Amino acid sequence: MRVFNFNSAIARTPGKSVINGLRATAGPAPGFENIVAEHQTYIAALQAAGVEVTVLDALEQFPDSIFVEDPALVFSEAAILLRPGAPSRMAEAKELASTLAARFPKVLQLREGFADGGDILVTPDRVLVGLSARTNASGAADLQRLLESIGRQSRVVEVPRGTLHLKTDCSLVDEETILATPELARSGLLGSYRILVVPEEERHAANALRINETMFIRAGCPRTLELLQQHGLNVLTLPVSEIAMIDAGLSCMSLRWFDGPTK
Ligand code: CIR
Repeated sequence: MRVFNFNSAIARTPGKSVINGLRATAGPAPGFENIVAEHQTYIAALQAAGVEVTVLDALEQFPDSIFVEDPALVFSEAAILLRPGAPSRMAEAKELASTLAARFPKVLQLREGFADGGDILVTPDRVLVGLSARTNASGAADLQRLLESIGRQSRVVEVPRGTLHLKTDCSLVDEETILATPELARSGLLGSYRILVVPEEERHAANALRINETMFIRAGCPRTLELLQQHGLNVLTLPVSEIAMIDAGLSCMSLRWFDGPTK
């Protein structure tokens, strides 16, 4: 079983409030119907890649709740309810609790500090936990303790300043390879992984998603597409220009895991 083999996912229907999702800088607001269209295309792509997707009902009171990756972390053997670092998102974890309890043998709960799923990159040998404006040292330490309790090694890394999440700047490509922004690649934080560096003008393409035999990347990044195809990948481009207006990308719209024996 490879770390990017998934057969199950959870997503959440966007509520009308999604257009008021958090954003670091002012700019044009996304259109609700456009976000719905991007979300539907994304779900269909997951399904076509072999994933059964549970789509939860919209939560109008939480504009960012379609980004289900942030309030939880899931593995075949357990789920972890996190404590998102943005106050408006904290209660999103509770909204996922019963769904996770029905699907995972064990549901653990972060108790201290803050941690967002967007700051967590799962690789074959360890889980990288990024420190950012959303994940602090005590949240990372508590998460490391929970990960250890399910037999997972982890390492804490500093997310480059001004970057929302660790996975804003990188994604797993295969067992040995990570796609990263030039800045993260230069930082040395990714240790001994082979790094494919996205061109500076396509830096948003660093948030990509490997699902089984397909690498999803955002549309409009021809050089990154070529880079990944040269690496031998089957690449699918997906539109995310609307959700990008509220600082989101491809990884954040689902929680993914392999349901079943992993050996
Ligand atoms: C937020 O700022 O929390 C949302 N507007 C975007 C979250 C994106 N999450 C992710 O990439 N994991």
